[in-house]
Amino acid sequence: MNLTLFCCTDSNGFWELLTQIKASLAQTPQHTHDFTTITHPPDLFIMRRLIALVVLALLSTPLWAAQCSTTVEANDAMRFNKSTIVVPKDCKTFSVTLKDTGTMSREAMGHNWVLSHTGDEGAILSSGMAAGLADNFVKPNDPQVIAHTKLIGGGASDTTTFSVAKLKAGKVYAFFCTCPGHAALMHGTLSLGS
Ligand SMILES: [Cu+2]
Repeated sequence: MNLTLFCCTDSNGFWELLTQIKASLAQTPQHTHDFTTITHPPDLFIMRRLIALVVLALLSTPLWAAQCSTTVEANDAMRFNKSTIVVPKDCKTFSVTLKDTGTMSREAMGHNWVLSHTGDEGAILSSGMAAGLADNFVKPNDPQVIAHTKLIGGGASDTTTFSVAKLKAGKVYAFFCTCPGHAALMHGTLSLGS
C-alpha cells in the first residue's frame, strides 16, 4: 500500500487520502487458501490494514486549528485550577467556561471569573463588592471589565466569550474571582500567544 501523508495545511488532504485508501483497497491481493504455504489469516490482514487506515486518517485531521476556548475549575477550597491562560492570536473570539467542582452554594462559596487589565483589578473588586451578590459581585456594565462569568455555586458552570481584538500582544491581563476575599487566592494571568 503506497499512501502519501499530506501536509496539515492542505485542507483537501483528508479527501485525497480517502480516495487513495479506496484505490489501495481495490488493489488488495486476494489471499487464497493454499494448504502448502502458511499465510496471514485474511481477517487479520484486513484488520491490520483497517487499523493503519484509521491512524492515517487521524494524522490528516486539522491539528493546526487553534484552541479558542478553555475551562477553568473553581472549588470549595477557594482555588482556580489554572494560574495562566494563553489565548492563541489566531482566535477571533475566546471562551472561558468556569466550572465549580465544589458542593457549596453560590451564597456560601460562590465563584466567578473576571478578566481585566492588571491595574484595574482593585477598582473592580471594590465596585463588585458594592454591587453585591445579586449582580454577581460585578458592577453592571463596568467598562473596566473585559469579560466575566456569572457567580456560580457548586456543580454549576457558566461561559463567557470575548473578542480577542480586545487583547494587545505583549500585555499581561489579570483574571480573578470578585467574591469578597477570594481574589487573593483565586487569581491568575492571561496573555495573547504568538
Ligand atoms: Cu471565588
